[in-house]
Amino acid sequence: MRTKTVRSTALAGALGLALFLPGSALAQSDSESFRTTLQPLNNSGGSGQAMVDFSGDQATVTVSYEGLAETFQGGPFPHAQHIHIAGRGECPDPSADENGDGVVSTLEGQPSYGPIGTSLTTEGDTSADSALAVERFPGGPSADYERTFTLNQESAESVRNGTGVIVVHGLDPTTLSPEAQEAKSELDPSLPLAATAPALCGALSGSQIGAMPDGGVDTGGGGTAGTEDVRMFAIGGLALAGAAGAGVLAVRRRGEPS
Ligand SMILES: [Cu+2]
Repeated sequence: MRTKTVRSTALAGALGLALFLPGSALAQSDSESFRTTLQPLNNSGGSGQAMVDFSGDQATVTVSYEGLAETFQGGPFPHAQHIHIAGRGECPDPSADENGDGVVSTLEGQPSYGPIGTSLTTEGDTSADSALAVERFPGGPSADYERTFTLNQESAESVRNGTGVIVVHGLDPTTLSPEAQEAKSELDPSLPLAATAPALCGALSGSQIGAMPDGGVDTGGGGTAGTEDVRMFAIGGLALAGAAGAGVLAVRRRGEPS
């Protein structure tokens, strides 16, 4: 009898809690967020930030940067940008320059950040097939990119397990050694090395929001007793949610550093 009473109280509490939660807090229960600060590679002089927010099977990717090469062959300099995956989840240091031309090329950096998993295009295909679809990438010295799309499974797994790396490509050729200025891109020999070499890099790391943040729920009641009640109701709510609750826990586990 006593058990039943407690359960029904928890149920009422969970329902009440749901009503009290603002919309954003409810949405966070199945969302995950990963972000990084973009650091310059190859002395590009640029800087920026990037973010990957999952909501259900959709991912919203934002990339903002400034200070990159401005023009290329008379037009805005196209800056290809990708989520590189399944490498060491790192950005290369200058020692990755194997041929000693002073530039860490896209392939020389690959042991650190891995191959391309997703092309962060402005429209259309986002697979590795669009790696150099220069007309569908942001161009010019700065950009604020945002796109929501279904991230392919390999990329989503890499982002969640800590091996997702955002790389923005394209160097001002005049900053390179004469040798490197003459070199062709190993990705597309019709392009100069400078066009495809990495300019910004950042390894994504997660801030999981599967659980209720400490003291993050405003019940309007105030006081310690009220907070404890909310936590008890939250536990009841998780238990009642059954499969859904297990889902939340699974999401949190995936995101924890291993
Ligand atoms: Cu790339």
